[in-house]
Amino acid sequence: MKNKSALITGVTGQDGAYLAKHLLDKGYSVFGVHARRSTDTLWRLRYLGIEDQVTLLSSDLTDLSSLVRCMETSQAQEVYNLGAQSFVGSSWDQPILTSNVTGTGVVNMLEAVRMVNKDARFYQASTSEMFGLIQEPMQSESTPFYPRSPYGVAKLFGHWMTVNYRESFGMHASSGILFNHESPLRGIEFVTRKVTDAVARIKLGKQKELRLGNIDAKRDWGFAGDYVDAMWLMLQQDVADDYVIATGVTTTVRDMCRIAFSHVGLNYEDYVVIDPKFYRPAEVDVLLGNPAKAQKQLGWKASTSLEQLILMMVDADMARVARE
Ligand code: NAP
Ligand code: G4F
Repeated sequence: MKNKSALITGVTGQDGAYLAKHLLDKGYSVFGVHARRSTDTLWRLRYLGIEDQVTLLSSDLTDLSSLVRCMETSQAQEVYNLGAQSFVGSSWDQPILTSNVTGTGVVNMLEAVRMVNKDARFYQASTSEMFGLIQEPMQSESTPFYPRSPYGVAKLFGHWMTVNYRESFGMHASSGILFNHESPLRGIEFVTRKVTDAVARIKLGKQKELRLGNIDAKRDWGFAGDYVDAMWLMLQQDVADDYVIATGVTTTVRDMCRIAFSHVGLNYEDYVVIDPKFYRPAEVDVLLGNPAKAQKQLGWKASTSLEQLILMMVDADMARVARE
């Protein structure tokens, strides 16, 4: 029997790389949208040893015709739309680019699917940032949204477009409302990886302090390797739907720092300096997800604790910084 074929936008990102590995391990042919850059964006695929197993197609989420060609070339039965300008902080500096890529990019991808193969199953990378100024202490699929950044607003547009294409055209389009998930492949601009990289540099004598913004913010952090399985499970269901994917535990940035520094025998209070430069114009103070529906309907549950995750990231950064 012919392998199933999947197309991933954002294949060079954290989740794209883990998802590509997950699908390759299941026997899929994996195609990835590769937005060309002047810098090396393939390091994550290399890290997982799959650079040569993913077919990269030159395209961009803002370029509908190139997405149509990706659908034609890949003959994908499953499409995972993970591409985005995903850094919340930058979205105030680049609100229009964020809207075009993270918002309109979703409808471009949905249109490409509708035009080439309406029966392909579609996954949209929605986010807990859509809850923003939270309307309920624990957020589920029925919690009202209140985004707090241009990124959150753009994602909400993409989320509702996905729901709308499902309801208007009968497409198998699902939206995963994922809470923060991290790994050694996390971009260095996000707070967990900024911290674990700094811990390694400080421990190895290459950095003196770590400058952070609001360390009282709370997040529901899980491991990206666990979360890509939830994406795949959503597309294996008979009926498309939306699911919150989270651990159900929330922790402050401060406590995350405590865990990371203490793993190498240091006290975070000796190194962390608060720098208002990293405060955001509007903050999401706390996020806490209720993953009950995913557990019941998908049989999915987070299997990595925050402590295990942070130790994994610190160890990976210690090894990397030592090699530098
Ligand atoms: P990431 O590491 O920042 O990856 C983003 C990906 O999008 C990269 O491959 C990037 O390509 C690509 N991209 C950027 N602009 C593009 C464009 N114009 N056209 C095509 N591709 C473009 O993000 P991630 O953490 O893996 O997250 C994956 C998705 O899940 C994102 O949509 C994110 O918003 C969403 N999400 C993430 C989390 C989380 O905690 N990680 C939680 C909820 C939702 P380059 O490598 O070439 O820049
Ligand atoms: O790590 P962060 O930048 O992640 P944030 O803003 O929660 O967004 C991430 O998760 C979303 C899911 O909820 C995704 F949709 C999104 O794509 C991205 O993956 O910041 C986490 C918290 C914030 O409250 C921020 O203000 O950490 C706080 N923080 C404090 N100091 C900092 C810093 N964040 C960053 N990036 N850098 C700091 O120095």
